Amino acid sequence: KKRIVSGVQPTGSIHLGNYLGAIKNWIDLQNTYETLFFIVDLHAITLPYDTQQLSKATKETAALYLACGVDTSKASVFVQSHVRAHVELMWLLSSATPIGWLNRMIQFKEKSRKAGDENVGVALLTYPVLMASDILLYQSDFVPVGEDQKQHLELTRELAERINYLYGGRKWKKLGGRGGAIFKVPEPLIPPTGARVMSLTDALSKMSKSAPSDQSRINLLDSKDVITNKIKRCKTDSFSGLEFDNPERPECNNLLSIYQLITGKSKQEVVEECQDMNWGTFKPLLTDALVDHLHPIQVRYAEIMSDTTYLDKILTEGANKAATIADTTLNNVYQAMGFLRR
Ligand code: AQP
Repeated sequence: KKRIVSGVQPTGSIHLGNYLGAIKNWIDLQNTYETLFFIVDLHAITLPYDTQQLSKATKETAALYLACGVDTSKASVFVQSHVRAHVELMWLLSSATPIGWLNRMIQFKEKSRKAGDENVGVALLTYPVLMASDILLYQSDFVPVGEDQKQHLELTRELAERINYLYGGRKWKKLGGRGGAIFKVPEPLIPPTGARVMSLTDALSKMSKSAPSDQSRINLLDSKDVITNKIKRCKTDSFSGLEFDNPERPECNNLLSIYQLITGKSKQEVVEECQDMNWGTFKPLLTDALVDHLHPIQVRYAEIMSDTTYLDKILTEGANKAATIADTTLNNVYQAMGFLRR
């Protein structure tokens, strides 16, 4: 089976963007691929964060994976920091990463501009090297990526090729390596269209955990009242009728897309159902669809969180399984790079 890895940062509450753009797709992928889904807690400290919240958010994120339908009889679920090889490989990779590659990263430029000099730690710059480590450790065939992660995956691919070239040549073959490849070069897996969910208060920016206003997103654990209120107050327009893909109506496109994704209907079905509606009729429809879809997830989440020994067990098993694969790769890299092994 081809292998896929993916993860979400425990930096806040998981929202509809994380769900429709990532977690929901995993549920199908786990049936076809060998999958490893982790909670990327080491990435969550690249900007100032609350130490009181990190472990709580990590557990909650793991519980949400399961509540959304990640099935641990098919997929491995674990916490990134529980598998030490991630950080170790990152150091080895960083020795071969030209600093110019990292300076070029758009996300670094944007996040560092927003954060201000005092808050820009080295980790914000080297984040993509850790991401490369997350992927290459597992010899992943595919990585599901949204638009904003494409550049980081490209860097991962270049880094894999560079390491294969620098250390995977004849020396590697003598050590028994096959075809000179230390790392498999992963391919991007572009999620189905419409997977970019935009903010409820400004449809030109993406729905995001770190946006200051909670009104801008639907969190997976929002109650019925909160969802109703957020949809009631979300930004709309004064055109008549509803339509997809009109560049002058980003809010309309976003809300229809959310409705489409959450109901599983086709675009055409949504057009036929909604084109003559006004906001007053569409908003309750969208609210009900969201509440109906999220309710069973919230029930399962509450069950999982009521017995955290179950969750701890899942995470321990997941980490053990992941570490077996990760340690094999890591040992090969140490060997190829010429380290004295114990
Ligand atoms: N708005 C979105 N629409 C579609 N997909 C999204 N993802 C995030 N936001 C949207 C996808 O969720 C996965 C996990 O993302 P992450 O935890 O690495 O966080 P992020 O991409 O940086 O976005 P967030 O959740 O808004 O966090 P902050 O505010 O901290 O930046 C990824 O697969 C991502 O594509």
